[in-house]
Order: sequence, then C-alpha cells, then structure tokens
Amino acid sequence: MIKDIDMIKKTYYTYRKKVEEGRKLFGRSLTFTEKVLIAHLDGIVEDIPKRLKSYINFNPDRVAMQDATAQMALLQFMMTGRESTAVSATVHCDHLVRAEVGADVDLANALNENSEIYDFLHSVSQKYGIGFWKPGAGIIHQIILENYAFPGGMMIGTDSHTVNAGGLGMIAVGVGGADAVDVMSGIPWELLWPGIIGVKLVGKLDGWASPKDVILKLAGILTAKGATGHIIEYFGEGTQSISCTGKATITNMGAEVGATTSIFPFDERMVTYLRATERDKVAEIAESITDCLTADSEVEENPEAFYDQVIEIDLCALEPYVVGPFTPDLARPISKFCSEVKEKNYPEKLDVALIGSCTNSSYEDIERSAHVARQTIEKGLSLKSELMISPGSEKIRATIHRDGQLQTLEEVGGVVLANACGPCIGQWTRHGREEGEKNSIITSFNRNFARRNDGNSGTYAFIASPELVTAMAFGGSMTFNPLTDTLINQNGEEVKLDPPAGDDLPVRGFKRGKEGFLEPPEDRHRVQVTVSPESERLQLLSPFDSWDGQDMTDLLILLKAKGKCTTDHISPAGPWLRFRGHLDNISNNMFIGAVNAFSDEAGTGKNIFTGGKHIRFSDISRDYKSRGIGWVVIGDDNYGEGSSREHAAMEPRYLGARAIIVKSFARIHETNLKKQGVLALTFANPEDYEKIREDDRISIIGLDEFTSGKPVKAEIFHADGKRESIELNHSYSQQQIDWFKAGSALNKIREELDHK
Ligand code: MIC
Ligand code: SF4
Repeated sequence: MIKDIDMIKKTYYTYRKKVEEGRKLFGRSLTFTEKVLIAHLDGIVEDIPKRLKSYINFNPDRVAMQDATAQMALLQFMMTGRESTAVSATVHCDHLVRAEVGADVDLANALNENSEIYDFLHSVSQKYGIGFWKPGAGIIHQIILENYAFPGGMMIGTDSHTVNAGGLGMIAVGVGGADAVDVMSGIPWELLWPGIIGVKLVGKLDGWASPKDVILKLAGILTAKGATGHIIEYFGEGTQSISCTGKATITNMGAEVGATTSIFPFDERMVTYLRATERDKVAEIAESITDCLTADSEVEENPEAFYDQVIEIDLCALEPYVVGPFTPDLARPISKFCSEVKEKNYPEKLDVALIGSCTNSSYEDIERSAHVARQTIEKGLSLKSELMISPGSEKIRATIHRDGQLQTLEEVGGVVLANACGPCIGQWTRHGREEGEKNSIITSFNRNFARRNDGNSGTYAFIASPELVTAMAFGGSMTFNPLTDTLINQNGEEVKLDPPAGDDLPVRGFKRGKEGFLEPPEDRHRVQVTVSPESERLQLLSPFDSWDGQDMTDLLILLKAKGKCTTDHISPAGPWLRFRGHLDNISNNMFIGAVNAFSDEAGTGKNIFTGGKHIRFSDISRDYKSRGIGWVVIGDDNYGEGSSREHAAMEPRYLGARAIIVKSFARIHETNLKKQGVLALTFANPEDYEKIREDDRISIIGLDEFTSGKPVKAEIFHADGKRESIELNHSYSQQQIDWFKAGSALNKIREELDHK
C-alpha cells in the first residue's frame, strides 16, 4: 500500500487548474517553485505575491517530525485540545540512538535508555492518528524520500534537513515544532513568499565528482546565509544526469546555505526512483501532469527574467570538494586542500572517516564507497583511520547487506552503526581523544560546527562525498588526494585508486527489511498519554504569559554573542538530546556554546547583581528571572543558523528573555522566536552592535505602536550615565504581532479555540 496515496491523488486532481489560475494571476510563465507554491495556496490570493515581501498562507500536504523535536511539538499540540491531526503526519525515531559499538548493541541500548520517550511518542502518535516509525527504521529524511515524498507536493518537517525531499520535486521546508502544531491543527501555514535562485546544471558528472560536490561548491559560492529567504531551483539538462537520491543530497544541504528549500524539476530519474520504491501509481499520475511539475519552457530559455540570481555549474568540470572546518561554506576543491591543510596548520592525521547520514546514505553512495573499499582489498591496502557507516534506512541496510556492499565495508574494517543519526548529531561515544585535543575527522554529513559530532572543541570536522571520505580513510591523512596520489600497499608497491563507479539503484530491487512502521489503531480514543510529574525527561508545558501591554524597560544584557552563534551554540544536542521533552531541564544548556564578546569565554557571563563572573548563562538568567527582571541577547550575523530545534527559542523565553537583537537572523530560528513570543529584532545600523556594553540597560519603547513594516526604538543606558537611542528593524507580519501579544503562537491558537 502506497502511503498517503489518497491525499496524493487529491492533490494532483486539482493541480493543473490551480497552476493555470496562477499563470493568469502572475500574467506570465512560471518557475517550478511558483507552481508548487500556487498549488498549495490557502484560499484565493487576489494580489500577486511579492518575493521576500509578502507573507502568504499555505496548506501543506503533510507534516514530518523526528524524535528529538517531536517531543516539544507534540507537547504543544496536546495543548491545542484537538482530537486528531488535520493532515497526514509521521514521527520518526532516529536522533536518540547513540553510536558506540555498532548497530545491534547501540540500538538495544537506545531502546532501553529511551523507552520513556519512545513510549510517549508512540502513545501520542496513536492517540492523534500519527504514523510512527520505530527506532532502527531509519533517518527521517531517508524514510520520507522512500515512502512519502512526491513531485509537486508540499511538506513541512520539524528538522532543517526536511529539504531533502526536494530531490523528489517537493517543496519541503524545515520548521520549528510550533509551525507543525499549526498545520496539524488545521491552521494555514504562513511563509514569506521566497526569492528564487536558479542553479543551472550543464554536462554530466564524471570520475570522482559526485552530487555532494555540486552542493559543496555551491556552499562556497553562496556562503552560509547566502540563500536566506530563497528557494533554490535547479534546472538545465544536467539535472537529468543526477539520480533522484543524488538530487536529494544536493537539496539536503541547501539548509547549509540558509535556503528555505531547494527543488529539482520532475524527470525520468524521479520516475525510476518512485518505481524502485514501489510507488508506480504516484509516478504514473505525476507523469500525466509533467508540465505542471517542471518550469515553463520560457524559464529555461530566459532564466534571468525569472530567477533573482542565476548560477551555472558545469558538472563535467566539477572537482571533488572538501569543506570545513567548523563551517560548511569554507569550500575548496581537493586539489587545493592539501596545501591549505599545511598552511593553516589543520591536524594532518585523519582520525575517523564517517559515511552515511540522511545526506549521503543512498544505494548509490554506499555502492560507490564500497567500490573504493573493494579496490583496496584487491590492491592490498589497509585502513589507516577508523571508518564508520550510518545507513539511512532499514531498506538501504537490508539491500546493501543482500548485495554485499556492507560486507565489503566490514571486511576492510569499517564499523556499521544503527540506521540513525548517531555521530551526525553528537550521539557518539567516541573513545581515544581528550577534550580540546586537536584532531581531524571527515564525514559525508552536512554540518560541521565546532563540537557537533563528538562534543570535543578540538575536533576539526571536514565534509566531503562518501566515496572521497572512504578513500581518505585509506590514505589516513588530510593531505591525501586519491585523484592524484598513490599509496604504498602491503607488498611495498605504489598503487592508485580508480575513480568510484556503481549503480544508483539495486538491479534486483530494494529488499524491504524490517520496516518498523506502526499505523495508528482504529480505536484511538481510548489511548492514554501519561507524563509522570517525576520524569526528568518529559514535562507538560504551561502557557507563557501574554504581553502586559507595556514597553520593555531596563532590560539587562545576558549575553553579547561574538561571531557564529548557531542553534548548536544556543542549545547543543549530543548528551542534551536527553532533555528535549523537558523544558526546565534542557534550559540548563542555554548558550553553553555561545562566545561571550566581553570575555571571549564560551557559555558563561557576569551576573550584574552579584558581580559574579564565569557563571553559566542559565544560572544568571534564573537569578534575573527570580528577581522579575527581563533580559536580552545581542548577536552577530546569521544568528540561529543551523537546526530547526525550537528549544533554542523556548529556553530563552522560559528563562526570561524579552528580545533577541542581532545583525541578522537565520530563517527558521527567527520564526521560532516569534512563535514563542520573544521579540526578534535586528539592528537597523549593524554597527550599533559595537555600542552594547556588558553593564548596559536597554529599553525597547513604543511597543503599543508595534506594526508590520515599522521599526521600533531602543534606548541604551550605559553605566557611566550616557544614553544612546538606536533603531531596530523587524520582519513581523500583523499575524505574528498577534502571537507576540498573546505571549506565543500557541496561546493564540488556544484563544481561538476558546472562542469556538
Ligand atoms: C540537526 O541536524 O541539527 C538536527 C539535529 O537534525 C536538527 C534538529 C534538532 O535539533 O533536533 C535540525 O537540523 O533541525
Ligand atoms: Fe540526523 Fe544528521 Fe540528518 Fe540531522 S543532519 S537529520 S542529525 S542525520
């Protein structure tokens, strides 16, 4: 049975009509992105939406949640009083499995350690009619691609890499849990009508170059915030040379350049993938409206007229790339990497090579990596670094087990981990390196912020394609370039690896494996959801206070963050994932990774009342909160980059933050702050960041006139008696201002429910 098939048929049924209406509204040909957006508009739109200006309401087809974010999303959903979700929704247990020994033992440990959370998620899923994917079934984005994604669909997911489904032609957007709550409650989902960046692919990949290199190169061009507010639409004949799963690798990492999402036009490769994953019917209906699932021909002929920016990548000339450390946009081709390692004094020895994750665990990825590994056996080479493999789903694992790639990887010494996030999200009990000890690792994952994989600040994490990562594990050095360098084998001979090759889909079809999917029962109403008041991992939520109608005066500066302040700096994952369902407990990690601009220390600051220094931000804020005094955070550019985790917004809200004032925000985090009732403001003049001192007080005034499109004012009171006025911008829509006034978006939903 194809999952969601009735909904998919219904969506396709009216597709052409809606696209035609959209063409009339815009009075011109349409990009593919615009078609999908138009097909999901909520109600009739009278005025042409303006890119990066209009907030528009949409009706997404479905919602996906992973276990680390689903807890908070569902705790909020439970407060809405709804009896079931308004759209198809699924929960995927993937983030909480900790990698240590290998798949079987690690999974058994996870089931044991996390039983309370799994039971909670399962019972809530049953109660509200949500599909439940058990631990070990696979990583959310891989499961979505294999079972739920469909060309031209629209999905939101409580994970920033939801965008992976763009590889199957879907507009799939990462959001915070509160957005998921809206959609599951039947409330339209609001999104800023995006700008569109067109990326033209020409030619065909060859040799060592892989889909990963397309996005790594693009990350270097666009930088970590270069695509903020935009959807990246790929076009050109080169798109058809890339497999569907390769396309998903590319769209997956669109999150790393800040894109709202990325999308590939519907093509034969998608049809093949849909058929290989037993969704012939979906392929068939999609084929009948191909013209609606691709851009109009005028777009390809004259892209500059339709896209805000056009970038061309010649696949034939593409070299493998390596990005990092500490940021995904520090990109260079492998040919330049070796000298840079030496110049910048990166640790040369490669400790661990990790492949897989939601980004790169397709059949094709593993096949090409195993091809490299097979050569090393034939050529008498041995592993010089540790090699770890995270398969993306049980389907992939069972298939590569049947077809032998898994055995090859194990034969050379690789360790196969559970079908879960594991080291990608810091769920990795790594042995052998002390905290702060400089060392290098390379992964085929998508993020490489400091401490992300193993919690160690001394780890330099680089990212490359899985085939390159595999080869590097045999070189054992960050300076090894398998395209040009030779290695000495066990007979003392010089050997060179051939470029990887392999099928993108299994010739014998996928093997199902133990699927691990639990459908909600017929009789859902009897299901009980219990949360023990003693639990240290789950806590029922209480609504946040509504705005008291007053200006915010004399706020303290809890933190002035210097440089990168991602959600991993604000609310790190790893061991803290344990508390994702307990707001009070997880709040103890607030800003642990953020660098204090006044002391250059991470995670600590000064309590203005006690004068105490080097105190954890959570402790300072708890003290301020108990004194009834509000505080703000000052931040740099692209504040809140990275994950969709709304904990990074809920913790500050819970501990007394009134506003976060930064040079610029990353999209999901900015929305999360708005949803939770924290003012998200940006300096009208970015240099004003410099004006803020540690012992300042700040007042945000004129809030009774808080209006969409109108800046707000702030007064800074310095301790020496000087006073300065600054202007702060914001991007609140009128509806978002209502969330702020209600205290949170959830309070607003609850108010509306009370009035019904
Ligand atoms: C990530 O890759 O950072 C995560 C963990 O998947 C997050 C979600 C989370 O923090 O739970 C994401 O990308 O949204
Ligand atoms: Fe999991 Fe990593 Fe993918 Fe996030 S990026 S969903 S942590 S595998």
